[in-house]
Amino acid sequence: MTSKILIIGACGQIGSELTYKLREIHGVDNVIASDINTRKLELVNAGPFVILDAKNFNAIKDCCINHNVKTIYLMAALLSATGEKYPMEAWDLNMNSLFHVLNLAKVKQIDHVFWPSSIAVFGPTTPKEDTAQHTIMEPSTVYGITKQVGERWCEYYHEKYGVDVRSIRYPGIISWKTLPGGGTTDYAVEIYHEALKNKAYECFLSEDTELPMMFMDDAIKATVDIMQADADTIKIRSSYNLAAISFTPKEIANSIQEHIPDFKITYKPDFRQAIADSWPKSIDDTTAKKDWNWEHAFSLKDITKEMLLQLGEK
Ligand code: AKB
Repeated sequence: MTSKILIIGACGQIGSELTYKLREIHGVDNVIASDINTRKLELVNAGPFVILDAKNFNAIKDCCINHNVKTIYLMAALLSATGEKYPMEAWDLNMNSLFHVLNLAKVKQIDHVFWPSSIAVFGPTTPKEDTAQHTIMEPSTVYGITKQVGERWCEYYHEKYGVDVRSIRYPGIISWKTLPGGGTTDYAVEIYHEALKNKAYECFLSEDTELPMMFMDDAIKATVDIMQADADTIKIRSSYNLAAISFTPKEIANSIQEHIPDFKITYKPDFRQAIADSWPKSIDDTTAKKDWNWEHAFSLKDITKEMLLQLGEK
């Protein structure tokens, strides 16, 4: 039986687009999408799909045995804003799902693991500009703590048990196919929907809050590239810094106004402001560039053009 790829959390913002991309590369039948429910029918009907709880070790193991899964992309997680509301649930899901997958790799049930980390691993004491690969990391959110601890465990499993686990620290991801949910950077997607629908958006972050961001196509390319790279080029087994662009709510609003001149933005910061304030403004990704030739393609101008076009058609 050909070996298969399993995507856990395939109905989420990144998981859904990753499923389509990996099916394009490896063939529809070789990529199994899974999630805790069938909330995204379009994806559920597009190829092999199993209902899978990322916290259930036996269910993941059975799925790997039954379908000869050798590679897992673990995309299920509670993000930063939801994590602050449900700290124990975030810890439970984010950590246990990772252990389940790493332990399957440790006993050689599977051969390769992709696990996403985030800029949330950084905290208020981290230098904010061009944040380095190796720097102070004292995250102040539950989500950030799970990602930082997860990174340590990934490196540990690689060093001690030879597990081939690869990871990148995603910034905020902007996409039009699937809405994000529960993140602090979600405003940068919502704003396009509201600009087209109502020509107005009330932003939950203040106008000058600068954060690292990236278009989905770049994020998917990075994910595919790091997984296709030769194992010996992947020198970092915790997680790679990854950068594309940085902007503020005011700057994204200006770029929308170039297409919709009467678009209005107002600001009403909520609890997510403190989360955003604890994160870097920009990221230094020299190591990813050097080790596996990472390069982003989309500028803010490109993203705005594409988002308004695609959402407009939708
Ligand atoms: C969030 O805002 O929580 C995520 C992230 C930066 O990891 N998008």
